[in-house]
Amino acid sequence: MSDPIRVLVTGAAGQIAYSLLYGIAKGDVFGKDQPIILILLDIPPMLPVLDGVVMELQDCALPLLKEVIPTDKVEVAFKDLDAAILVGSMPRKEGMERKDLLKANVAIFKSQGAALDKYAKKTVKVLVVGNPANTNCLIAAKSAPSIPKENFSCLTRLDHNRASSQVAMRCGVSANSVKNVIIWGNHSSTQYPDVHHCLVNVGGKEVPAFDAVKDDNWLKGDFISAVQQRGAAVIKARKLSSAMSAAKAICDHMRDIWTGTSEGRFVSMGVYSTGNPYGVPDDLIYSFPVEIKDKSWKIVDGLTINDFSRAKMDATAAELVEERDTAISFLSV
Ligand SMILES: NC(=O)c1ccc[n+]([C@@H]2O[C@H](COP(=O)([O-])OP(=O)(O)OC[C@H]3O[C@@H](n4cnc5c(N)ncnc54)[C@H](O)[C@@H]3O)[C@@H](O)[C@H]2O)c1
Ligand SMILES: *[C@@H]1O[C@H](CO)[C@@H](O)[C@H](O)[C@H]1NC(C)=O
Ligand SMILES: CC(=O)N[C@H]1CO[C@H](CO)[C@@H](O)[C@@H]1O
Repeated sequence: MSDPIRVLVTGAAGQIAYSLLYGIAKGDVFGKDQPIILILLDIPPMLPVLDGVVMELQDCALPLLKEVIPTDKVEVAFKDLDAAILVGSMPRKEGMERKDLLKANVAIFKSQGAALDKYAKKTVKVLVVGNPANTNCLIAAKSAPSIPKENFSCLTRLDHNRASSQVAMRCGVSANSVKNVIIWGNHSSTQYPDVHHCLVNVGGKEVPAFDAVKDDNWLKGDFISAVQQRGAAVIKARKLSSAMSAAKAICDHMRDIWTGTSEGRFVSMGVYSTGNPYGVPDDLIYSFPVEIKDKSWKIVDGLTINDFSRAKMDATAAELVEERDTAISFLSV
């Protein structure tokens, strides 16, 4: 067995973490032979709840889990990290302006970025989940200048999994028979779920999604809005936001960073754009199709983009540019 790795989950007393921690602690993410020290950060009023989560993790009697450290202090939480999953953020409260919400989140991710810079390993892999995930991730990366920007990513895998599953259900195949859907842009209702490069395995043969689904109107209309609005639909039904599926997507995302994507398959991740092949503005965390090998991701190159896709990719980029500029104006104050 190798030495334990140190993995931080923030927002650890919350509902996503409640599903996520078990997956990590039993080896779904970093491998079945990788011992883990789990560090759980939340805010001071949540410490009693966190104690309950620690008790349950102990009661799971998991062989890979070497230690659990609950804390409300960043200097404890970010020390010597190998991986950081930043789930906690400021939620929208009744009557709160969008700007004030963004300002509160900039403050959180600025201080957590600075803590990564100061205390974590320089090779730390950082995944931002707390919304607005793309911009929070950008702020954290900018606040940690000694850690490569490539080591920061934000979660759009839930949207990716939702899109794959919609296509799979429509074709009557299992979810793993669908590959290479793409989520472009922001994790919001302007995201663009793109199936122009998606393949569906139908009876052992891989065919383009448009041929497998045989309903272009659905793929260009209701499919896109269903994926864009899925989070809202879950909230309406459950009276709570997606948690089990978000936790599963976080596991998928981090596992792919750790162990790589399989040959011919790509996944969607919000990553730092700089000189990307698709003309997306630089200096954004934007969701792209990526392949991962040796713990490094690469944006999939050479995909053809038609006018329909172009317009949607540009719209979601414009939203992120605006949000970035507002967020950066808060950084200096
Ligand atoms: N990117 C995605 O695909 C995706 C999907 C689902 C949810 N989300 C987002 O994930 C976040 C968490 O969702 P949830 O359902 O677990 O929420 P939740 O409210 O159940 O839990 C959030 C936890 O974060 C904690 N927290 C707040 N500020 C913190 C800070 N500064 N440091 C540490 N902890 C802090 C809270 O105390 C709370 O325990 C939300 O922002 C949600 O919008 C993102
Ligand atoms: C981008 O997506 C996030 C997450 O859903 C959302 O909170 C934010 O408002 C979006 N940005 C803009 C500018 O709409
Ligand atoms: C995922 C990723 O890009 N990881 C990189 C993090 O930074 C180290 C250097 O500190 C690189 O070697 C990794 O490839």
